This record gives sequence, structure tokens and C-alpha cells, in this order.
Amino acid sequence: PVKTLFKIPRNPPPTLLHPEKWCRGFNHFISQCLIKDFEKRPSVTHLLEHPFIRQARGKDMSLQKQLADLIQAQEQLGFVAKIRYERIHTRRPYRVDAADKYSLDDDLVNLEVLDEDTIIHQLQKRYVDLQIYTYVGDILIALNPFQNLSIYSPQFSKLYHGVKRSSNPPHIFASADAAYQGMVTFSKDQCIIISGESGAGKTESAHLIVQHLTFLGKANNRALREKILQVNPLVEAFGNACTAINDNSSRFGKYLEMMFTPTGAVMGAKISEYLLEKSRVIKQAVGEKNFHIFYYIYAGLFHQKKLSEYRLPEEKPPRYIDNETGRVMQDIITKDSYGRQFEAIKHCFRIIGFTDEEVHSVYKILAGILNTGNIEFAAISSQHQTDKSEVPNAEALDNAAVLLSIGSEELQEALTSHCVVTRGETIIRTNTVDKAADVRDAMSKALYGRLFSWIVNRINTLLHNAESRMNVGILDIFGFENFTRNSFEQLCINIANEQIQFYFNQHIFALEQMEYQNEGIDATTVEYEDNRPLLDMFLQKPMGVLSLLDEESRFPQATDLTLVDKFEDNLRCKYFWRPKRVELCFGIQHYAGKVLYDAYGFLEKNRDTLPADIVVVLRTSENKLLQQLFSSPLTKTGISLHSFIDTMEMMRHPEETTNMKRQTVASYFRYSLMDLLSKMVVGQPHFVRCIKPNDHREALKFSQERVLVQLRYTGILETVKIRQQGYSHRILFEEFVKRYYYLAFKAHQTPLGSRESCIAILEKSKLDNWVLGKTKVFLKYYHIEQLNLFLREVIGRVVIMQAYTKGWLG
Ligand code: AD9
Ligand code: MG
Repeated sequence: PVKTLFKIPRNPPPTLLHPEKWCRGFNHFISQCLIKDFEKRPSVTHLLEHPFIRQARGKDMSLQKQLADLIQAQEQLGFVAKIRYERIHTRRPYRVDAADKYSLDDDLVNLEVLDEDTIIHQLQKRYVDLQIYTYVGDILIALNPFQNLSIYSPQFSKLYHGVKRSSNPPHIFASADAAYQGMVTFSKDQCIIISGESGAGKTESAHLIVQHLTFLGKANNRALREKILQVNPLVEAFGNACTAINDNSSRFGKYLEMMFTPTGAVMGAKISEYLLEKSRVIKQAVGEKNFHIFYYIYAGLFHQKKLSEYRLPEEKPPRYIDNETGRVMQDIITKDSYGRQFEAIKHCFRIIGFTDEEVHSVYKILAGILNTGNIEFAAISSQHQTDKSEVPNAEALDNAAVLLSIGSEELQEALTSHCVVTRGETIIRTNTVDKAADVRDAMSKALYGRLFSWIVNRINTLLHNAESRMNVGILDIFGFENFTRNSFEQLCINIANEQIQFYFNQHIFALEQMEYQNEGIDATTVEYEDNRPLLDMFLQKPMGVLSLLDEESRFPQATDLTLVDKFEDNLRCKYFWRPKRVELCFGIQHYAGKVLYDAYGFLEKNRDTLPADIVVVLRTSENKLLQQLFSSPLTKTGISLHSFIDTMEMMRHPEETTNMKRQTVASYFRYSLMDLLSKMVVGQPHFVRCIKPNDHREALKFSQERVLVQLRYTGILETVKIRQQGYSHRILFEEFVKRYYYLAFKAHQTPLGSRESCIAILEKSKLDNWVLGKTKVFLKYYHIEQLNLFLREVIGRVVIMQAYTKGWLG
């Protein structure tokens, strides 16, 4: 049972929520010092002993009164949050004297027995107690609760703001806070890498991190805060979809950088998107759906009776969104959630700053894509020509053309025929029915892919701020996937995950152990599963999977079968195998498990060709946005690399735009991976490992088997070992002294950046378990936290003293 410690006002005055306002008239820094101090030790007696207050009490009664109010309000708020936390989150009774509520089992590193069994039991015990977060040193494990927990309110953001990590139970806010504090304290970019399989909770975690970071860097700009909070919902409406595993599965990789001033005020944001699964636009597996936005817009317009305005049929939803005939319409009529989402998306567009004209163009293009999908083809057979096709349903063609603001005859022409230039002569060839359908679908995919990139780039332009100096990047990519049928998209997704795992290994194991050796430090070597050979198998040139795929894509005669033969001949390693009797199948032993791929359509998907005839027609569009999507020049206007490559290719080989020399998806993908890595390596990494406790999306259900598999492949056991034995922070002597000399030396002293100065600082701070190498100080993850707290206290004291001498306190 939870005891209510304070009477909580039923309608707390609004000032209660704004600590800065209680101490209006005080120096901001001083009030922040007091608040921080209080948060560290929520006790009135302790706070009254603060040197600042002790002096103020003797001086000024009104000041004293204000302070008393501040303390009381702060105390109520703090305790209210903590009581709620106890009740909701930990179900432990709250102890009044618990200044330090850290419990040993919050961090797996504290376990004495280190084996899989113990770790699993520990996580299970916590999970059923609704403690979904657990630390492994500085890494956070997040188990998907599959239910809404009330632990993400602003009170919780406050609770986790700038305090020692051990003051509270583990939480995603604490990880966000660590990144933020790291950025502000050391003026260094940070990067939070969220990994885990599909449906494990990466995207939710990313939202929560953005929420907490906007809270921390709120500055005075509420409008900007609002804008940043709308970015994720907007981008996800276009980039997420319902899959067999997750109703809100990310079908693209996202790296969101939040930009800050040197003092930590949020200034803007920037998104980079990776490899949108465009093929979903034209076809979805059984039980899966198209991108959310199509349903939102169709339902929204249906309820507003505006379908006809966008030339969308009312009786039967377009083919692209109704793969299980009838289901969609039933959902739209019986549930209104899609319609509500449509309103929410409209709101996102408006808040972020898209103009009405832009939004209208976006809707028109979306409706245009849906109509394009309805265009059918039939063979015209005459005596001489059997491979010609025509469009029997002219209405769909006209609708698409009107919505895309292009001529319907030109569109039909571009779909049913193509130009070939040979020896300076242009010849028109007709398309078969199948070919015309392929061209149609290629056009829809290109339209959607470019629209998506344009939206992302437009957001970046609207939220860009040239003054920002530092950033915290948040990586949320599509998780590892293993379906009954796995295609080209799954291969790319899984390679991306392989790369993230490699990055994790490098950071946690490889670099760490190399550094011990170089610095002559005796630390036990921890064995871990290195996925480098596997990554090489995918990425190396010229014999890696992606290179072989590209090579085969260049042969006009190649088929998916010759591709698998080529893999079999060249990939001679234990990670690749080819099952007997299933021709187009091949298997790969990924770090996260075995996956069987079906190579059907690999070559076509990799070529991803968009005939020049279609580009030419789309460029004639009277819709300005559409024109922009298909024309050069690029980047600044926000056109994606895809469009850039098309343009370059067209300029270089006007006669061969449909041939296979153009950029393939595999090479673009390789480029994206490199780009992503280059962004990640500049920042200080923080890792969040999401784990899916069961495959049925059920709350409180913990499948030991499923969790064990994930613990194994993510190397959690090894991580616990290395975090227990190792030193996660390694700082050059000189840098260490520069950062922390305040802790042992006077402000006017200039100690040498030497071994001796480091020892003086470490001894003065009364830390133990640290080690000195040849050139660096080796610290455990908790040392840094301790040192930073000491530093903040010392600096706080200095500032307060200065405040007195300058008479800021009236
Ligand atoms: V995928 O690789 O994009 O297919 P994610 O991103 O790992 O996957 P996601 O964040 O979308 O998974 O989580 C899946 C579902 O789990 C969500 O839709 C929520 O219903 C649920 N979830 C995840 N985390 C939380 C949480 N902290 N609180 C409540 C959660 N529900
Ligand atoms: Mg996701």
C-alpha cells in the first residue's frame, strides 16, 4: 500500500509545473542549482542547509518566502512523481528515507553468478513486476511491455532530469538523459542506437527518447518543440505499415538528429531515411497492408465525402490497398481510427509548416498512385502484332492523368510503348501486357519513393537551424526479419541489422580489447561472436552477395535462377547454403538466426528500372511538386539520391536510360549503409537493446525460449561480462586533466596533463577500481557519472559565490 505523504492540491496552480517561475527574479542558474540539488536529495532539511539558502535566509524575508514556496512545490511535485512511480512502475512501497532507491538488480553487472539462466530469471522477475528496463552497465535493455505504462509523463521526465542514474529505476529517459548530459558537458555529438528484431519496440523507444530530449532542451520555443514532436508521426504515416509481425512496422531506416545550442537548447531536427520498401506500394503479402497513409487518406476522404474530388472510387477501394477484397472497406466503415489518423496527419503537416498547396499536391499524388494501380492492360492481337497492349478501363487512366496533371494520351503511350535509340535513330517499340503492367508498377513505386524523400527533405528544410552546434542522433531502423517467405527486401533489412550488430561488437568488444593491449592493461579477454566474416560475405567486392547481385543484374539474359547459381559458385563459406530441390531458394546463417530467402524477383527489384518515357511524361506535369520530384538539379531542392542518379544517367546516356547500367538498389543500399555509419562514428554511442518477450504481442507473457535466443544473438551475456570486468571510458591524460582539474586544483592553477595530475584528481575524488594505462585513464562507466556530478557541484559552488560577489541576489 502506498502512503500519501502530502496532500496534493486537486487543481494545482499552473505555476507548479514550471519551476523556473517560482523563482522568478532569481538568477536562473541559481534556481537550477537548487532544483538539481533538491532532486538529488529530496529533503527539505538538506536543502535548507544549502549555502545559498543559509545566507539568503539571514538577508531577505521575501526571498526566504519565495524559496519556501519553491521548496514546497518542488517537494510535492517530486514526491508525487515518485509515489506514482512506486505504485505504477515498481509496486514497491515507497520508503520516505529512500534517498537512493537504486536496487542492485537494476543492473545485470551486479549479478554475482553470470550465466544465461540467472540473467533470464532476473529479466523475467523484473518483467512480471512491470520493470521492463534493465541496465547492463551503460547499455539499456528494454523489454516490450505490450501494454501502455504510465511511466512516460512529464513528471517522469522531471524525475530523470540530470540526476545520478542510480537515483531511479532504469528507464529509457535515463539513457536519453545520459546522451543529453554527455553532449552538453563535453560538447560532443551523441548517438543513440536502438536495435532489436521486428516488433521489439525500437520505434516506440525512439519516440520516448525524442519526447525526453525535447523536454530537456525545451528552451523557450514551444512552437519548435511542437514541430519536432510531429516529425515522427508524419514520417511514420508514410513509412510504416502493418506486417505479419508488427501492426506499425517501420519499412525504412530512420536516423533522426536533434540539434542543440552549446547550452543545450533544442534548435531543430534533421532526418535521414534509408531504403524505403517501395515494393509495398504495389503488392503486399497475405495478411499485410500497404503504407498507413493510403488507408488514412482513403478513409478520411470517404468520411468527408470527398472521394470524388480525388477521383477515388467509393464502391470499391483501389486495388493497391485492397489485397484481401472487402476487408479494407469494412474496416473503414466500422472503425473510425483511420479517419482520425487522417486528421492527425493533417495537423502534423500544418504544425511542421507545409503549405496548404503542398499538402494538396501530396494528396493528389497519393490519389494518383492509387488510380495508377487500377489501370489495366489487354492484348491487342492483330495478324502482325501480338505483343501490343491497350488500356480497356480508360477511366482509371484518365483519373490518374488528371490527378498527376499530365496528358492521359501521353501516359498511355508511355505505359504501352517505349523508345529505343539505336545508331542515332529513334524507334518506338510496343510493350506486352506484362511489360506494361511492370512499367505501371515501376511508375507507382517511383512516385511514392520520391514523394517520401521529398517529404523528409521538406521537413529538414523547415526544421533546419544553421545556428545549432551539436546533436543527438537516434537510429531506428527496421528490425531483423524472418518471415515464411523472405525476399530481396528482407535481405537488405537483415544486412543493415548485421551492420548495426557489427558496430555494437566493435564498440563493446573489439576496440575495447585492442585498447587494453596497446595500453598494457591486464584485462581478461571476453570471447564474443564476431559477425565480420558474415558482413564481408555480403559487402566485399567483387565476390560479396551485393556485388554478385549487381553483376548479374547487368546481364540482360540473367534470371533469378542464374543468380542463385552464381551465389552458390562464389560464396563458399559456412554462412551460405542452398537447399536441395527448391530451385530459387538459398539460406543464410545470420547473426540472429537462419533465414531462407526466395530469390524470385531479386534481379528486377535490384534493377528497379523506371523507363525514361515515364520520366519524360511526369516531367511535363503541371503539378509543381511532381515536376520537382522528377527533375534536376537535386539536393538543395530536396530531391533524393535516386532522382539525382536518374538525372545523371539520362544526361550521360540519353539513349540507354532503360538499360541496366544505371544505379541498382544494391549499390544505393551499400552507399546508404556507409553514409549511416559515417554519421554514427562521429558521435559518442549509447545502446538500447530492445527485446520481444513473446511472439503473440501479449502483455506480461515472458517466453524464456524467445528471450534466450535474443540474448544469445545480441551477445548480452558477453556484454555483461565485459561491462563487469572492463573499463568503458578511456580518456587521454591530458584531456582528463583538462576536464576535471577543478576537482583537485584551484581555478588559477594550470596542472600538467600528466599521469600524476590524473592520480591527484582520482584520489581526491575518492574513486577506486580505476586503472592508468600508458597514455590514458581507464574508468568504469559509473566513475564518469560520479566525476561529472562532482564537477557540477564544484562549478555550481563557484557560480553561487560569484553571484554573491556580483550582488545578483538583490
Ligand atoms: V519494426 O522493426 O519497425 O517492425 P519495432 O520498431 O521494434 O518493430 P515497435 O516500436 O513498432 O517495434 O513496437 C511494436 C509494438 O509494441 C508497438 O506498436 C506497441 O504496441 C508495443 N510497444 C513497444 N514498446 C512499448 C512501450 N514502451 N510501451 C507500450 C510498447 N507499448
Ligand atoms: Mg519500428
